[in-house]
Amino acid sequence: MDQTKIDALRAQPVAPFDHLIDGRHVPASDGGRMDVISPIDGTVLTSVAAGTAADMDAAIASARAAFEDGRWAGQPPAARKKVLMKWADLIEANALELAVLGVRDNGTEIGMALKAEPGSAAGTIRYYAEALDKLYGEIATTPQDILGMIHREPVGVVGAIIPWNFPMMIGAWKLGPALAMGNSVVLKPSETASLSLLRMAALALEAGVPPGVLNVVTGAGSVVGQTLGLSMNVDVLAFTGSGATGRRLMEYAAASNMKRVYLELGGKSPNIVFADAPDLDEAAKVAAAGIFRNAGQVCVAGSRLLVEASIHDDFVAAVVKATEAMRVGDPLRTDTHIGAVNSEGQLNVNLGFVKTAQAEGGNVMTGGGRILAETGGYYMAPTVVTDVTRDATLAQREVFGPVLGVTAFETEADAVALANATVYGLAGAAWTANLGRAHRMVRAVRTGVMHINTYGGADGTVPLGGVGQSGNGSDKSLHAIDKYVNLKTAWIKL
Ligand code: TXE
Repeated sequence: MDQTKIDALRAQPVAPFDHLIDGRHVPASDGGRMDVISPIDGTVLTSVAAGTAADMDAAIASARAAFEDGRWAGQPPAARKKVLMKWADLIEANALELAVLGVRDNGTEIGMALKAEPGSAAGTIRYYAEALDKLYGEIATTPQDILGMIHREPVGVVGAIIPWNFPMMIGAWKLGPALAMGNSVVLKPSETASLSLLRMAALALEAGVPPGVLNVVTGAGSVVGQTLGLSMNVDVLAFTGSGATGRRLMEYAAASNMKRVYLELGGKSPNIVFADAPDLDEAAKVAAAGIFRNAGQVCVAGSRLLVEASIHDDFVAAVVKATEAMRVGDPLRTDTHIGAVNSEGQLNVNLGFVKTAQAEGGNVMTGGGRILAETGGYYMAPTVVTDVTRDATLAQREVFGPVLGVTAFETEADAVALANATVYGLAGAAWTANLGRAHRMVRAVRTGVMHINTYGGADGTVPLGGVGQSGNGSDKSLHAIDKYVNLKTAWIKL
């Protein structure tokens, strides 16, 4: 990473952005605009269109028309593949510009942003582009006088609602498989992280995705998001965000056309450290990174550290040491480990969780407060709280900030019971050199992803999805394709 290039990009003013509807950049129908506040210093970076219900309806109508006339779904798979491969190339060619723009908007440290945003988005788009002409239909095992065929058909119009922590990466998790299978998409980015997705979508058009096939509408979730959710013309909703909004999307689906709803809703993921872990120093460093990178704003963050009682004090000391070695600050400096919290509102939510944890008997071992307030930005010291009880708020509710809760356990059975004692089930980890125990933990902890002797870092070849109130359906891997297709049976009498 070249600091000089990053500094040059950050010095550039950011022109106001409009929606992308039917291949054109258009303002809100009532001219409304929303300021974009940079969490780096709390200043106004630029503005985006404050979308109206009419804007969203126009985008959905465009997506529907594009789907019905077959301008994308009707192209040979090899042609769609070529366009998507070109899009991935363009994202890569513009990676630094996209990453810096995204960081100015959402505050993620640039090292992580570059890899996880344009890097991962390009990889995801390419993965599905490469797959799309290798997915064959099936012939069923029917009697001799019947030909039973199973086709995969695109569902039609996909509504994708995206959060602010990794907009390009999570956006690509929905866009890659949805577009590869021939669907049209209307994408609704977060109010506090729209810019990089708007740029990335413009590159899709440049690569040859036809107008109307990919539309982006910015604005309030309660206005444009709700219109998308309630539309009779949208076939699938693919969402990453909070449980509260996920619940609403299911209600919207029930109240409208019973569209399919896929939810990825974060979690309270347990990182379980046994005394027989192969390398406790490594485990401590990874535990700190596994919660604090991107200021804890990671759906799979290991936010509950469960430590075997016999090593608890020493291990907590090692985690605190690793935490205090992480540099918090300007996310556009290449030596920063933890950037800004995305918004002032989220910073206050995080601080509130720390206060509650203390009131419930937790001990703050490091961090606990806002720092670097003089910059005007939203920075929080990474925080480790011990003595968190099983039912404490910090053990039960997702913070989505740099706050780690620590709980001691005595036996493997206690560890499993604690790990499973939330409504969530997204990710988790166990650290142990005992092979049998490692496999037992994979089976016993109810999550979509279980790491052994590592945390995070799973790539696009494996699915990511939650159980329980962490959601349903998976992003990533070939399995994600199922969300964006209908199976069609042809039963032919010969
Ligand atoms: O989420 P929302 P917010 C969790 C995390 C965080 C909390 C709140 O705990 O503290 O959610 O964050 C759109 N109809 N996660 O407020 O509201 C909204 O515009 C349709 C976990 O940002 O769920 C945005 O585009 N859409 C997480 C998207 O939903 C609506 C990632 C997500 O916003 C809507 C983010 C509505 N009525 C937050 N209301 C994860 N799983 O990784 C909002 N939206």
